[in-house]
Amino acid sequence: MKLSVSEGNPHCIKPLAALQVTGVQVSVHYVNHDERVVPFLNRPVVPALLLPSGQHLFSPNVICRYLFEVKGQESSDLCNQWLEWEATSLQPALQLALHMAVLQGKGSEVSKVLQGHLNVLEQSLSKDNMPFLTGESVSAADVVLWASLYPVLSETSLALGERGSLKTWFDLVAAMHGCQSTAQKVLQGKGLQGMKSYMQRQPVPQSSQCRDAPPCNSNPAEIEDNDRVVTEEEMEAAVLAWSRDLNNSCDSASRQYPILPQEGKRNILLTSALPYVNNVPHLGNIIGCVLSADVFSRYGRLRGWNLLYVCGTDEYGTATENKAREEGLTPQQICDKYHAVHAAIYKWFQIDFDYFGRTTTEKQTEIAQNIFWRLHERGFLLEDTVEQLRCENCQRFLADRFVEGTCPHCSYPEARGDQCDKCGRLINAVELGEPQCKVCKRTPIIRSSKHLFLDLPKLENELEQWLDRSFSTGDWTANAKQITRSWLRDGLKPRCITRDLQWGTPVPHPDFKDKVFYVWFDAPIGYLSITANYTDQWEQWWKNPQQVELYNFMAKDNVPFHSVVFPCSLLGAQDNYTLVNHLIATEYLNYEDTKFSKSRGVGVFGDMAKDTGIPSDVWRFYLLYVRPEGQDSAFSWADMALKNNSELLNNLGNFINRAAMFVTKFFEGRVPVMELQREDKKLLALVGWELQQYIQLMDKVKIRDALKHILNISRHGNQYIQVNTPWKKIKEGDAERQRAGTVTGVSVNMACLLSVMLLPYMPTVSQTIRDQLNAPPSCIQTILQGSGAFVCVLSAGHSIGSVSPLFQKLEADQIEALKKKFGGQQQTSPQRAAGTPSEAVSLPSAQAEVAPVIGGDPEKAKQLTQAVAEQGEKVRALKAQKAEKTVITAEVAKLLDLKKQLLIAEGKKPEPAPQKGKKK
Ligand code: B3M
Ligand code: ZN
Repeated sequence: MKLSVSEGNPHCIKPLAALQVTGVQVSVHYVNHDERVVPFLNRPVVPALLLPSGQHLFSPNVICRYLFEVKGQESSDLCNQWLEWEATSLQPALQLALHMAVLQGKGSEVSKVLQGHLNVLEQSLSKDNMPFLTGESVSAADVVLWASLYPVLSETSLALGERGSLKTWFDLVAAMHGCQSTAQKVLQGKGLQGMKSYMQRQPVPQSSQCRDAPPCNSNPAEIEDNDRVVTEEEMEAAVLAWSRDLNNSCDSASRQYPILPQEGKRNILLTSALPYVNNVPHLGNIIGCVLSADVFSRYGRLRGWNLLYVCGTDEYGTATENKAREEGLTPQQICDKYHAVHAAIYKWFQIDFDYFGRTTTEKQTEIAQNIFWRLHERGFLLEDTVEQLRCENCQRFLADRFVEGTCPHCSYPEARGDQCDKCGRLINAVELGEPQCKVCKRTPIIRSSKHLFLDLPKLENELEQWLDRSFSTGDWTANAKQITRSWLRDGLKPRCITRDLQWGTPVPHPDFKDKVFYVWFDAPIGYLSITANYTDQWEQWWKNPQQVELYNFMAKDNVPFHSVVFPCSLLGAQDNYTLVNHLIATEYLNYEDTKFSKSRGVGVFGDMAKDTGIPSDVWRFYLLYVRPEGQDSAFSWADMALKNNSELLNNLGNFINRAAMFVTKFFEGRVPVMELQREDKKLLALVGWELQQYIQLMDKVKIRDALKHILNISRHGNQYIQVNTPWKKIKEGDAERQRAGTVTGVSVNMACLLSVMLLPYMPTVSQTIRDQLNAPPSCIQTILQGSGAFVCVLSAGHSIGSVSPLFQKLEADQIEALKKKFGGQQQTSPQRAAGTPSEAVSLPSAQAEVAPVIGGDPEKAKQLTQAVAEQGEKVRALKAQKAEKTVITAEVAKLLDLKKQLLIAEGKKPEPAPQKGKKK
């Protein structure tokens, strides 16, 4: 490993000290301040650690933590908390302090800036009477905090005051393995002055960012915005925009059937992953696909794009057959029943599909078979014989998850057909010892059967070329690119596209009469057939890559099928198909501090949301506010109540309601005459800026980030009203009354703009606001050209309608009750076991192998059982996605550890881990 540092850069003291303390072997290189060590960053960043894998770490605290980990010391929560505090709270203050001391000669004032932080440390160190911040031994937190404080604490001239425990700790760390001399070396023995040339290159720190407490939940948009300076030019431009005319001509609200691509327009074909029909979707499913795509399609229409949004239920496969068996219905009846359930849920969530179809249609058979024959004719299908387990009693081939037996690797007796839950290895079902059919418990036989494979290696080159183009011209989320790359990295293998089942699209080839297409070959073709059921002219969308842009929305576990397998089917069919241009994949949404549980009914499922009494718009708002965009996120009842009460009620609703009420109460319901002053112009510019950010983010499908800019506008508005007090001025002289009028007029126009920006997120609230304001239909053209101009739509004299509050408070007891109700275990109805029934199989209990011991904690065991189940699913999903080996290994390790904890909580003694054998 190689660590790059530079002289005079105080951040480099941290990793150098960490090297001393941990003794990890790393070669240290001194580089210039402006050397670009990390190739993909467009600014020079040191310290930077080059890892053996070729990746870089370039955040000093992360480097330190990593070095401790290499030494075998994982960071505790407490350690991480200190590291966070250092980065978010202490650092900003330190930057300011150093700036004052080194560059401004104001060393005497440093004490004021830092005393709060130093007192926090002093208290903490003296309270527990421990030598180090996290206990008896030195941790990354000690090294990081010591190193960041070294420049100021070692400078006696700053007179920072006496703090006994802090001093003892500081000296203790300084004396460890030469930390002090390392630090002196970085400062070139010149103390603070050694940093001068480095400090001169740094931006001037903002005093407003120095808080004593770590800023919680602050988002970058808010911070940036508070410090934004509006230029004269921006103000002028904002005033010009304000008085523009929105022409009334274009009525983008009406949609004419059928929507088809149009010359000269941006033609967008939008899909969201087709939900499996055999279950009720939970909130995570809803935000992952249909809701996200809905927001984008509503936005796209506001933007004037010509857009078609199709979706439908994914109805074929083993899962449906099993569900039918479970419920005593035919597969067709199951599909009919659950298709209606899905449609009703999405209707309640106001998902505005142009067409919501299903995969079990004649068009599906026609198009899938056509693609199949084209692949066949062009030599992209291979034949191979596969050995499979078949239960003669049930008269069917057993899907991997429907067979159990002894693991060939570790001899665990309850391994499943695809994986062993004990040792975590993947298994080929025919290798299981003493296999058993999960349904009837009889012994299946091995039967070999011929199958067809899509020859992915043969298509790999063409796929890669196309991917290169799509990646560089389209908007793919980072996870989508990463998952796709990791599939390609290992080289593609042929994939079986046929199955021995009844419920599926029949394979038309005479040699494969009794087989159907595998769901993942068949389902994406559903996008085409669903469109074909919407219009006969479906090929104008699907065989028209020149004119059409395709957006696919999905959760990340669906990525490889949309970026690799399905595109290969279409490329191989050679029929000028439209391939995905923008692949938008979400991460996972958790439920409270656990996961939505497919098997245990933990969490809120689509059909229950309406029973909570919370309006659909509020559900949408909150789900979009926590949309797992870029990282996993969590649904939390308490947070939902908080966001409803703070953002919707106090911020957004309050502003809109006040603005409109002022018009009603003080100006007889007519928008008053506005005479813009400097302050108003500045506000117009700020609002315009937020609007532009919103548009830029929405264009890139950053739905969650864009929402924050809507809330920023109403925050500006509330502040504006608060400062200008129109309710007082209206009672004063003429000039004040005029001022009250201007403020009211500007505010009510902001309310109108907000209603438009909100439309994709909260369609009903958006309409309600526009009704209350009696806003002209042309107002929704604000976003039309993407110019982001804040226009005065409600001009002086415009009469508004009747005004009423938009949101209701969510009370704590109400939320408590809901949380209890949906917490888990309450829902065991099989209908709600989302996912395939195979995912609902009970987890193997490791009881056979353990001897009971005294003790145990049933409550904890319950939680752990669930955690084990969820972790097991995570591992399976990662494997299915072909995630990186190291990632999988780490998750398997977590799984095994959870299982161990579970055994302990159940009062049993865990067995030693099985020997690692060679994987077949
Ligand atoms: N039904 C999987 C899922 O809902 C699958 C998607 C098909 S998209 C063509 O996660
Ligand atoms: Zn059986």
